[in-house]
Amino acid sequence: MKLLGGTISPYTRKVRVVLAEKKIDCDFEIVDVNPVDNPVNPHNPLGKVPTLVLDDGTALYDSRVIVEFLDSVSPISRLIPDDNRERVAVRRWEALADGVLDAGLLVRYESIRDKKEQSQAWSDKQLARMKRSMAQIEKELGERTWCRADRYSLADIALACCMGWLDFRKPGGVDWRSDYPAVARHYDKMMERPAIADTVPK
Ligand SMILES: N[C@@H](CCC(=O)N[C@@H](CS)C(=O)NCC(=O)O)C(=O)O
Repeated sequence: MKLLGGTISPYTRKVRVVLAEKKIDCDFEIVDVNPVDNPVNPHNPLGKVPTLVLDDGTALYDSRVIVEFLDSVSPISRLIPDDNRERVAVRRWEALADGVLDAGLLVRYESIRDKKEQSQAWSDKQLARMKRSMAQIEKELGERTWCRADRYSLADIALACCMGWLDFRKPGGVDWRSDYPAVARHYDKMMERPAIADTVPK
């Protein structure tokens, strides 16, 4: 199995953390997805990372599909609960964290366009989306150690990957550590796990 990804890509990080937590061996190839013709295209027409290429050549994408596949191939450290309501709750956390990232990436992509082509209104809309979502995350996390059901899960991994990327890129100058103390506490706790500490974007 080979994972095509990037060391800064937060969605790739989510997959790398799941691989590590579940002790699944997988080659990791760092690819540049910036060119129109990039090395991911032959495997994934979307040309995005992460893309997981299985031994029989089947390619899986996107990160949510990949982590579901990985969680089901090994019983070690189950990260997505079997119970329907719990599974949906964990995947909702993941959707929220990934959604913050989606908006953050749009802000970043906008900021590196030619100045004349940038739209402040567009960036502001994405930043407002991020802030609303972060406030919701902070409220739902509250005093809890883990996002869902007092148990470490994919929800915690998705949240940590999101925050790690925001820390690294700071789209729109967002400073979540001071604005969202519960999220900051959660991230510090997550950094105690080697799978998280070893994959910090740099
Ligand atoms: N929803 C996708 C998002 C993947 C994604 O946007 N990856 C970025 C890197 S962080 C990418 O490949 N961007 C290339 C591009 O948009 O051209 C997932 O969860 O895998």
